[in-house]
Amino acid sequence: MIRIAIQAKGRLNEQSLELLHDAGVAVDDNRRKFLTRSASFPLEVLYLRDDDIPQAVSMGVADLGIVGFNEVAEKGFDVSVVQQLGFGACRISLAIPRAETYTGPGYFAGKRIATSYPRILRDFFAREGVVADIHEIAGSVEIAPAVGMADAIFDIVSSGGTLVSNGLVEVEQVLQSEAVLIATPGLSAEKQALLEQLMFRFEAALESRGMKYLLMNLPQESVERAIEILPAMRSPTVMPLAQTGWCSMHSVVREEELWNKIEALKAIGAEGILVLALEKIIK
Ligand code: PRT
Ligand code: ZN
Repeated sequence: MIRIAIQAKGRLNEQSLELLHDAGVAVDDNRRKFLTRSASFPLEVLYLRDDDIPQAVSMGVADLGIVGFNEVAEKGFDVSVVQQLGFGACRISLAIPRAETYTGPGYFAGKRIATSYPRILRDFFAREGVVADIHEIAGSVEIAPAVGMADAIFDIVSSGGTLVSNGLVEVEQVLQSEAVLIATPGLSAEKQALLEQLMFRFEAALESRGMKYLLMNLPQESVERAIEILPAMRSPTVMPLAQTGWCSMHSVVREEELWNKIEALKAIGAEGILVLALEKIIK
């Protein structure tokens, strides 16, 4: 049995449950319980606030956790980051009022900066040799300059929309973050084996996201050019058709490239193109 802590509610909750689901770990999402047991894998899910996940994992209250790398870096607890999970992408940046002129990190010397991430900011300023006044505040950091509580902010940015609507501009991206799988250092052999099994399944589930399976009929003479258009995992599957001079080709394509690839394939004679959803890629 292994226990994983995930965010109880918030931005990472749904995608954490979806990843577990895609990895064949059925979890009943009953928010009133704080601990649930999977029916299909020897795993328990502990629902916590994201801020508490690094500590819970470092103490071994949970063996594993899914949390933003920003929280791991800020809290500084002893946990191992074992896998990047490809969702919850954001960055933690310094932002200043739009009317100001930015001159580099020295701009912040002697300024008041509001943030919920004092540790990461302190490390950044130490590296840059800047002495500034860091004000730790819990919520709504982005309004601090407008209400006169700070000269600048250090906060999570994703689309940048929040900064724009508060008259701020991003001037330094200090930390890139995404959701990560963390583990208690020194898991028992039994738990380590379960962790490896989970990581293998997560990887297969993540690999297949945004991918499509493509089948088509192709004149034999176009195979070389089609292979250039479709660099597949090892190489595309090519099978002869009953009609001489023609073959059937299968491959895997990123969804965002799909239409460009289809147009290129049609131009070299591809016909009867089928696009299928891809369930899993097992390497
Ligand atoms: O209740 P709990 O403590 O568990 O949740 P929380 O409110 O502390 O965290 P939550 O759910 O807001 O975020 C969880 C994690 O999602 C964060 O720790 C990040 O790793 C990740 N993440 C990804 C984000 C964002 N994108 C994000 N855009 N977390 C917060 N934001 C906020 C940001 O603080 C700012 O107010 O969204 C605003 C900026 O967004 P843009 O798109 O306008 O730039
Ligand atoms: Zn939080």
